[in-house]
Amino acid sequence: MTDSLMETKDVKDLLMKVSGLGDGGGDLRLKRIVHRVVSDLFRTIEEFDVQPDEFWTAMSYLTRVGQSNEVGLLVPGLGLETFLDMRLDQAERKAGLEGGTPRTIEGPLWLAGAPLSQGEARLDDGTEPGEVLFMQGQVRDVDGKPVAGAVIDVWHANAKGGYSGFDPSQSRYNLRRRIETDAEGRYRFRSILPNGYACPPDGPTQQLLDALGRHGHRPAHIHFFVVAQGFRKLTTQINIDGDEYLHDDFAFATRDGLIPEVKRVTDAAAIHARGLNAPYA
Ligand code: MBD
Ligand code: FE
Repeated sequence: MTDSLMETKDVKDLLMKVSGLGDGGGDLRLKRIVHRVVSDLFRTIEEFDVQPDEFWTAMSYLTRVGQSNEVGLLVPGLGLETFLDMRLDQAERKAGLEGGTPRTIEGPLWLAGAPLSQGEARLDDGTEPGEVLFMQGQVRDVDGKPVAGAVIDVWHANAKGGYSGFDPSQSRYNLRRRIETDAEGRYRFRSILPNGYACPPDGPTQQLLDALGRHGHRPAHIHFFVVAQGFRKLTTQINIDGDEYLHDDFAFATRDGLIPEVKRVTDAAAIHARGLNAPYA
């Protein structure tokens, strides 16, 4: 004999009414999901003897997450975005669709409409302090065949970890470009070396991380979408090797296969000779 309220007819009836599962109308899948989620909350409240003041503290926390536009930050911080990726990986393994560059999370900071160019681009607006970075590559299908006309949408932070469109000190679409691959599937770009992102120190995401004894840092990284006719879209990132948070990412996005070798070149003339010297090339 337990005194669990969850097991009582009154609570079971309440959950049926809350979710609409007892009635005919509406969306059955949604009803079942709402039933499960609310049941799990009831169960958590019971198991941890959550008090009303604690409950309302949590509700005002969620309100602040929305008000400060941090839903997209809390989600990766709680590993939810990584879990969705793990599910996609699992589904692909089951379907025999393995191979190629691994996916990892998108995060909350992509913007639509970055300038599009052919084959190459300079990403920084020329005012950004930081080490010059060149990256080049080739889009290939899983059989190794080059994909011409694929579009690489690339975005990353500046040397302070800030993203244009969110950091008001940066110009529009700074460090964001779309590049269409050439006939051999190749692309290249010049930019500046990004630094890692950190959650806003006074925001609700960092507040929860503090209470969990966690930090809110990401290692330095560069985001990519890769899109081509007839292919699934790839969402991925690369990490900059050597970063202190490389394997301690608050957003759980680092994966094997996404940490390319970084070669440091000190000859300024050789750097200049690689081209893409004009901002907004
Ligand atoms: C980022 O730059 C990011 O990529 C993620 C996943 C979360 C917060 C900031
Ligand atoms: Fe990012």
